[in-house]
Amino acid sequence: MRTARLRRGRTLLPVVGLAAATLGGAALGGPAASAATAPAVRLTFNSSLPGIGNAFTTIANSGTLGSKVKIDVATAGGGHAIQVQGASGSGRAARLPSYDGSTSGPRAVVRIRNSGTTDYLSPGTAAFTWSADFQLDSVSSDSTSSSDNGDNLVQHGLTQNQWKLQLDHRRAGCFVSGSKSVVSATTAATVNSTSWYHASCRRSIGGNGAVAGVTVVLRRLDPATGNWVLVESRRTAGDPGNVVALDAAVPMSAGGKLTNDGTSVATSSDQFNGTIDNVDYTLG
Ligand SMILES: [Ca+2]
Ligand SMILES: [Ca+2]
Repeated sequence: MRTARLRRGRTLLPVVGLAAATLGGAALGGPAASAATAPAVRLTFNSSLPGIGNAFTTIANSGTLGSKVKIDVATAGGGHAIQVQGASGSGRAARLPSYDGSTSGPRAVVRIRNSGTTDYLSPGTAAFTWSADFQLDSVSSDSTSSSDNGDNLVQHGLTQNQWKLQLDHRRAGCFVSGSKSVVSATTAATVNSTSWYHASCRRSIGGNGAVAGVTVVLRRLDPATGNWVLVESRRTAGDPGNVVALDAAVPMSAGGKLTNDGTSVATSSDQFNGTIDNVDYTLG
């Protein structure tokens, strides 16, 4: 923990300049990482997997944390994560289970855990960005099911001390819950089931004339040009405070919710139903 805080402390200094640089990187294409700050966690689903059409259970981290985090797939109800072809230019991607609102329905959630006792996945008071590319099925939730009434794309923590990117009601929503408050930003635009999208969230910090806040940016891949076109950017001012998990066992997840101890898919899974790629978590 002490090491992680020192790392975060160093990232605080250039945060205002990096904010613009990070968003500028996204403007050049959803999958493109910012040149200014490399992701700590990055999942490309491109290699070390058993091939198109096959289920995979582990994946390497392409981000700067390397093996400081370990990544596998938590499943329930016979669900699998299947390697599939991704968007043009993005290599392979991960297909997650189709919608099933029953409590025993198939679930598969990519799980990113600290390899040791140091928590690298809690941003604390630092600025950070988290994002993913995705294609969401036409049916992905209902209003009554308690086991899949949403679509969570990237997440860390279940309630308090949480950051997440979700697609509930087909709108991209970014939520940060910390020691002070919950700050969220959600698009008015909805996503269809035929396009690839890139959604990113950024928690920026205040000071030196800047106002703290949370920003959601949604882009859609234009298959004719290969460009990621801005759909909507929305920002909410506010400071959620210190965002630190209960302990280092709390997992980061992609494609749904996990229990706080990281051992299994949560009962209310909010399973993302569709295909995901380029899951990033970037500090600073
Ligand atoms: Ca990929
Ligand atoms: Ca769902």
